[in-house]
Amino acid sequence: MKQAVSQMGVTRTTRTLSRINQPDGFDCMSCAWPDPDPEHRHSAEFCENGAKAVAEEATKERVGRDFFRAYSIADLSDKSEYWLGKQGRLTEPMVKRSGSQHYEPIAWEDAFTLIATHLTELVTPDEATFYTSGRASNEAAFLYQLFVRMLGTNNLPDCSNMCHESSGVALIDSIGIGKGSVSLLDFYSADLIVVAGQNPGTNHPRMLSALEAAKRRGARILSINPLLEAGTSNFHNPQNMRGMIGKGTDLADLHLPVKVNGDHALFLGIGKLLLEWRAIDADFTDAYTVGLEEWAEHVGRLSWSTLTNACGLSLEEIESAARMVSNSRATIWCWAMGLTQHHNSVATIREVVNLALLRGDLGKAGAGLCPVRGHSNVQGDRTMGVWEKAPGWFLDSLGAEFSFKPSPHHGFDAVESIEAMHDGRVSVFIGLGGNFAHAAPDTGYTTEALRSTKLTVQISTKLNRSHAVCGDTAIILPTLGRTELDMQSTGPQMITVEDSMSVVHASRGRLRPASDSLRSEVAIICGIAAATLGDRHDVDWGALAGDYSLIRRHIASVVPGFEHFEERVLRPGGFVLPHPPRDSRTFETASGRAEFGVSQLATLEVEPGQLVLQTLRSHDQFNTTIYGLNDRYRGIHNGRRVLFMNRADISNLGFKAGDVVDIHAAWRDGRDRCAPAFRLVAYNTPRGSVAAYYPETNPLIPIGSTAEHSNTPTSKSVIVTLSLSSAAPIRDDDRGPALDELDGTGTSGLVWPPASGR
Ligand SMILES: Nc1nc2c(c(=O)[nH]1)N[C@H]1C(S)=C(S)[C@@H](COP(=O)(O)OP(=O)(O)OC[C@H]3O[C@@H](n4cnc5c(=O)[nH]c(N)nc54)[C@H](O)[C@@H]3O)O[C@H]1N2
Ligand SMILES: Nc1nc2c(c(=O)[nH]1)N[C@H]1C(S)=C(S)[C@@H](COP(=O)(O)OP(=O)(O)OC[C@H]3O[C@@H](n4cnc5c(=O)[nH]c(N)nc54)[C@H](O)[C@@H]3O)O[C@H]1N2
Ligand SMILES: [Mo]
Repeated sequence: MKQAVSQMGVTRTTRTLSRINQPDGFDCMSCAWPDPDPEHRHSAEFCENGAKAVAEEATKERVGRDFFRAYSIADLSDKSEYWLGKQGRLTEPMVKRSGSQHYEPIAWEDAFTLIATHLTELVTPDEATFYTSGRASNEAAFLYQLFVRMLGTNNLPDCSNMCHESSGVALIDSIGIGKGSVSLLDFYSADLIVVAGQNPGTNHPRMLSALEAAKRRGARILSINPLLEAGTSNFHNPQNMRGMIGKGTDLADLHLPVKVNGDHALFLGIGKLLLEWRAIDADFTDAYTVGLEEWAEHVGRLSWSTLTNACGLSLEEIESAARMVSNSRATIWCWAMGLTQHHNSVATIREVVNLALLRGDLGKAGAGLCPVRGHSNVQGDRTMGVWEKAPGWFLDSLGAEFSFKPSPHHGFDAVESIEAMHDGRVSVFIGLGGNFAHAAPDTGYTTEALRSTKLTVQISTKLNRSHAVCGDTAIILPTLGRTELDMQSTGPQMITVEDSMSVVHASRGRLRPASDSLRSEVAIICGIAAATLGDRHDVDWGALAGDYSLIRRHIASVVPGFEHFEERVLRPGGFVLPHPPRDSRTFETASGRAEFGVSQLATLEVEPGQLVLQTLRSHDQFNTTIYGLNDRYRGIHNGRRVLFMNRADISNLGFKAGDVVDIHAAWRDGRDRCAPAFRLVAYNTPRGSVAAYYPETNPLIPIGSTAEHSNTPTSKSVIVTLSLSSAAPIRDDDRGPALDELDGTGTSGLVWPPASGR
């Protein structure tokens, strides 16, 4: 409430918060966790971080033409992401012309013409790339990829490429569909819930309510994470009296402090024990799977010393976890970025699937695979065809609906787009939402890549780094957010989204838009498409922008599962998309069965003096949007440039807690990658594994360091060294950071920068 009222005022706060995630309200943009059935919804069906996300969008602050007159591109580049975000909502289209250092206003139609001119002058449409962040609605995403494919390219990178791509690849290869198989109801009948590489207390807080309910019913919870995250321990549910005044619930029955990137070995170890104990659902494996023997042979050959060294856990710890799995009749396997952003992520997730197959945890109540998605519509955007590697059947179906022939060649993903901009193969970047410059890896390299383009276009609600790191010509197109009324020629429009559990539902904003000059994402895409494609195709872009139900009619004929879309999405709570493994134990894989996968164990090679850095989110941010400078669950206040490190590692390397260090990446291409001025915080993390916040650490993630098969940047396993810093303190805001030290036992009250002589 404190954050919301300070940004929106009292009236706007009550009107807005009461509509979050209600059947006639708007979908919270803070994460993709599903909503309960309409009858079981709370009147406050949102969390602290949802309220912050809403306040960030519905803020009363504004960025107008005077602001851009006052601040040059260079001035904006010097500001922190926190400062940029606090300036408020963008209000009118702006252009930075070639040679100029300032943005100036431009009329909407002129902006569309300028974009069209750049796009039509390209030698081939493959010289442009079209990014999507996972907040875009189904309607906007569908039209965006339609426009891009009509233009003639499949260059559709999206935030998934940096997020759950490894999950998608692993799931498609093993069970034939790249989506999770559980519904919210399964949480209420599971025996065991595994939470691996995820911090739900901060990133999916409403998941804790499901975990708490499961726990009260007798389910057990296994947490696998280098850090013991708040939320899984000592959870106080803020939505009931028991939680407000009572004793907190220790959600996790067992916490395994795995080494960063040690999960593959851990899951192999659990598998090895389950095989030894014959704790196998043989009816399931016989009827529905292939490859069990090969996998069992592979697992049998692995030695315990290899496995325990690789995961940093004892055999006893692995046994306790395996015992929980073998005692469970139905297990839900949840994971997020802690598993997806490593070199061997696809192998690790295949190993999770192997365990689920071994136990028959698919297509049965209370069990299943649950990759917990990030952005609120990231899954829907993929379903709508935002995919650089869209399958042939999708392209054929789209081509048939709109009478054209989409290019069959795969386009560029996020990392490939950066490389192609860097070496001049791509000269136009268009971003539908997001903050590509700062979300992408290797900030130095990505900055060079974006700055070498002829044109960058950002369709955004708020100012961010990507407006300052721009092409020779740069355009900002300000758009409506989820909370706002979307009025078009035929009346107010709703949009639709798909949550992490394949439920599609409607979202309607009610607030008066931040400025009268804003346009909806759909209207902006239609404007660009009409100006660029002219009458090359028989699509009435103006009509689609005026009535979104026409878009949904096209979606219904192109995308399977969306039959009678309009009618079904209007039911309170929406409808669930088909999922063959969940619905009927049908597996659309090469073999027609669910496939066990054998992956060699590949451990990181870390030399003495080197550490493995994972980059993660604080409690006060949404990706690159920084709400505030605190991470109260981890005891950090007034600053973000901290490095969490094991106390023994700190002294072994000759440092002391509170020292300010520069972090250097060790990567084979020899490029100098450094993130300066981080303060060491002694913290309960395994030896050799350190952690710091994203995006401040993105300069350290080498562009060439990506996961096998999914090409996801390895944001959770960066090999680094440290040196004492001589850099001037870097300020997160105008006050300058000061923070408390936390070592798992309490705060010592150190301030940063330290007073001289300390
Ligand atoms: N409030 C808020 N909500 C959000 C977001 C946000 O920024 N703020 N972002 C949204 C998005 S896009 C996403 S993708 C999700 C992200 O949700 P999470 O995946 O929970 O996000 P991270 O902060 O990256 O946390 C990763 C977790 O994995 C652990 N971890 C790191 N390395 C390893 C490892 O090698 N093994 C294991 N087992 N664990 C590891 C970390 O300690 C941390 O607890 O949240 C979404 N929701
Ligand atoms: N080092 C490191 N890097 C990472 C990660 C990590 O864990 N570590 N995580 C990765 C992950 S999981 C993800 S998903 C990506 C996130 O990458 P992105 O999705 O690109 O980044 P966001 O910070 O979510 O984007 C925020 C911006 O979106 C715009 N925006 C907000 N709402 C709307 C809207 O309704 N419409 C439009 N058009 N624009 C809007 C605002 O201008 C805001 O500044 O980052 C990835 N990068
Ligand atoms: Mo994400």
